[in-house]
Amino acid sequence: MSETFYLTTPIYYINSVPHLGHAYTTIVADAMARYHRLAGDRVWLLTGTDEHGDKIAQAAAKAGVSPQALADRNSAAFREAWQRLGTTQDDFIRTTEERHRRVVQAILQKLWDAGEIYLGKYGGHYCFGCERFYTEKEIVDGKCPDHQTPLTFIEEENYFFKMSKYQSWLIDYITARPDLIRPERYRNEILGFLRDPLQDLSISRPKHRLQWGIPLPFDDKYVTYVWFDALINYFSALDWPDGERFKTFWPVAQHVIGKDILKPHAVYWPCMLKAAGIDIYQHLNVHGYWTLGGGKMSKSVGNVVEAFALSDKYGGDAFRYFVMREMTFGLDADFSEEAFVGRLNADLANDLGNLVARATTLIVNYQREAGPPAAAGPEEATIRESAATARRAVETAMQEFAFQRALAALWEFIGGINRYVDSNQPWALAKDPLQRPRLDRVLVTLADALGYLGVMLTAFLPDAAAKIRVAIGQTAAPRLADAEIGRLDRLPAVQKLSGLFPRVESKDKAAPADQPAAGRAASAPAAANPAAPAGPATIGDFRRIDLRVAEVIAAEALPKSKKLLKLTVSLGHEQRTILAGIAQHYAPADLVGKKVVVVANLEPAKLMGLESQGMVLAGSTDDDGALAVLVLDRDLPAGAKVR
Ligand code: ME8
Repeated sequence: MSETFYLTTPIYYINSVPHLGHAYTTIVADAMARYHRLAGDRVWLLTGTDEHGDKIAQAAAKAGVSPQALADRNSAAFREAWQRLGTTQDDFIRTTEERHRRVVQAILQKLWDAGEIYLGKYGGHYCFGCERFYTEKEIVDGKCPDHQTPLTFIEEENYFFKMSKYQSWLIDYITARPDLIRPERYRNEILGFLRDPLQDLSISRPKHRLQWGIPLPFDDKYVTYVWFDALINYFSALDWPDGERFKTFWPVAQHVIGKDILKPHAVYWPCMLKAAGIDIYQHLNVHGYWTLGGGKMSKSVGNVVEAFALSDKYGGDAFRYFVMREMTFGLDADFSEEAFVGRLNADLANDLGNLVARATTLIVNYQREAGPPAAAGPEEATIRESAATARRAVETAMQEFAFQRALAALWEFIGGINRYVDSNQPWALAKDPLQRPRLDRVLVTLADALGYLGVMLTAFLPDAAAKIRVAIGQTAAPRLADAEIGRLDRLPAVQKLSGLFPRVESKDKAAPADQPAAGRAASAPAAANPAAPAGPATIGDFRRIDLRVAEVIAAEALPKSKKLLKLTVSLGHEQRTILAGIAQHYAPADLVGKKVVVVANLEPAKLMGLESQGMVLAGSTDDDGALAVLVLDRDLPAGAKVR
């Protein structure tokens, strides 16, 4: 049954050039939209640029151009970036467009008429980088916690949205909907934040300080605060209130954002919608940060990865694969070119590329005109099953934005097909004329598996998937409903396809595009696929592991488990539950207050019905021997990186 699906990315600030963080969000949104299109859903994917505010006005003044001229130029850089990455948004909204301004002013007027906005005085510590005031609690050493720059004290008369009155409504709303904000850690963070009184939201800036914004319709001495302006893009682009698109897509709205903008999306935005009498979005999907050597990457911090150069160097599909496979959606991940090349070689060149080269070569070399294949046997039944299992796993993972799990499930399937080739040895079957029908069955199964991958990989590796489909003669548009093994009974016309993902020999030496995949020859007997290149760990391998200092806040024994303790730990800005297999070595009370070291970017695991969100490091002699949890030699704050 086809559904309707509406997804938005944040609209990006145009004072920065597009970088890896922006690329990640846009790529996952694109993969999600492609997946829904594959399923036959009616899809709308929106991205755009956020163009008002102090930063643009300042940068334009510095460059000696008008803010609009700068906005046009910088917004185009984002549009070009997405063209370069081949993402498939249906619309690109700019907050300087008339269609947007009109809706922002209409919403402001509506709230003003309803008495939801009032004029008041406000004094506070302001960060020009973030374009927001910080509360005393948030300020770190007198500085902006994000930019580490000094804050400016500003006092002025402003208009306020009566957000405080929605606090208990919002708590109830979030509490009643476990998957409104996901993954769960961000929902918990917001419910934690809402335990303190919610303030009203200043939604204006006086024009004498800032000109570059949408004027308030009821007082033109003020312009609209950027966040109030920006959030409204999500439905100004749908032509609120009477547009067909609004009616079709708003009821199923989902947003994808990074954790840096959780609060505006999880607190301001639902309150604004509620006050305006507009339905709340269905899901807010929140991902973590890409870091470089442990630090957040952003223009203001200065260490931007040139994502697009890497995408050009290694190919767009390889880049998409790496970012979606490497980052557990919701957690932080560290970027390194070594890790990228490692995955490219192991997963794409070896597992997938070699399979495609091997299978197409075997089919082309051994196919013949007549004769029905032997009946499918138990091994084919296993393949059919594993295809169905992977498809279901992808479906569940995609419902939860767990891209890494979707890809892991497909790679399980790919591993199974590689083992199927190894165990059936088509090159040996070909030597025995009596085995001909069996050989045909193996070849048909391989063609079937490629057809399945040509569909299932579409959302993740669109170019490679299209090449696979062409190689096995599929010309129709791919459909998820066709991703099934066992329907094919004769061989299609197949072309050899090698070099789908050329191996990269070292970090700086990209293989030329026409070099065929290295490794075993496609038709020769071969050992099972290596899972990853063997050899010593590199510094890149190590950096992929996010080790953090964690303070144990609570610890309790689990009645049903002899080994596990349930720990609640603080990583500074967030709390986690970790199940640690240390119950035979520590009493819960021994651990509370200790600072330990945890692996913070492990994929969460379910143990005894509970989710463990990390791993505590400990040394031990052997499995049952003495065990000692790692603690610090000197005090460090919870959340500090261990490297
Ligand atoms: O916040 N890792 O725009 P922005 C992962 N205009 N994702 C990252 C990232 C990183 N290191 N850095 C940026 C704004 N992102 C507002 C949004 S929406 C109504 C207004 C991604 O240009 C991530 O999606 O600062 C993050 O939320 C977004 O870029 C912030 O983009």
